[in-house]
Amino acid sequence: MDLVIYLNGKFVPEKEAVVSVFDHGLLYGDGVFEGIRAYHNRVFKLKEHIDRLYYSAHAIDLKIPLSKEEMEGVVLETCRRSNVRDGYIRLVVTRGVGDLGLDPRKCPKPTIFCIAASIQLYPEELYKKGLEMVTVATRRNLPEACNPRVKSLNYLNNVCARIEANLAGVPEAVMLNQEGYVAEATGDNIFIVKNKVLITPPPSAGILEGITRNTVIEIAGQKGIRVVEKLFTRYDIYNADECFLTGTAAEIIPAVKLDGRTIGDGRPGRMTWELIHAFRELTKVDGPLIFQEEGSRAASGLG
Ligand code: PXG
Repeated sequence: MDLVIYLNGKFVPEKEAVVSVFDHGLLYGDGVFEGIRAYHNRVFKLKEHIDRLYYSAHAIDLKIPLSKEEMEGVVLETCRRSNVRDGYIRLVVTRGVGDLGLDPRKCPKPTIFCIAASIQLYPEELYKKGLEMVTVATRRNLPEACNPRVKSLNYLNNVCARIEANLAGVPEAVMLNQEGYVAEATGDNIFIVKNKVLITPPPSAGILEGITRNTVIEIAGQKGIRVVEKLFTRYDIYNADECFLTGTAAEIIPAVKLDGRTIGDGRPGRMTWELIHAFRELTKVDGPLIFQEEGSRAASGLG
């Protein structure tokens, strides 16, 4: 089925969903975005994604001409029009069309689009076996330059790191910050488990504050697991009991090797499994419904 895309206030067929070559999102990576998941007819953590989109936009002084409520409506309606109940949603706001200079004042109107599509997950086998990673030479961007907390369209830093992982023949890369502390993977946050304590770098390490990351911290808290946000180095990963990555696309994926060193016993750990299980349960109940099913209509008194 052809997808129906939201583009600047209209829903158009995929083939008509095109943006200008003068769009500063394309010319300069000047824009922000969100990758969001739909599970079981609900948009998971929709409010959190919309909030982050607006924080990112504010940080680059980009005014989004829609209210947050309207933007939530755009996401839900895009899912409906493409008949997506389980899938991956990409919501993008660029500076818009301007001239060939980089000055954003020449871009009067942001470009907004939303795509709801299916998702190609990592094979289930990788969740069972865990993935291998290498530390790459490409460092995470300096917060004072291109702040990693902004989910911007500037992904060249991450793409370069991914190229290094590809060349090394492994699926993921660990990126360090400018001080040499572990920051995150190319499109995922990182956690280690040591002596039953869950440890992850703080946002000030120069990372994207992932929504999956925050969800895992929340779930761990509910389960009485101690969570510590602190800086650590590769040494701590080599000698961790468990390690996993978190992201909207990857969810929670175990990592079992870094730079050829086996992490823990080389298999996904017990706490990782416990968190994966709890996360999957949460995806069944969190977020607004896409289609108002009969049962929920009756329950909400709308039927
Ligand atoms: N760090 C970075 C640098 C990311 O881009 C995450 C962490 C995880 O954040 P969430 O909120 O999703 O838990 C991301 C988001 C890809 C891809 O193709 C990944 C992201 C974005 C776009 C594409 O792997 N991850």
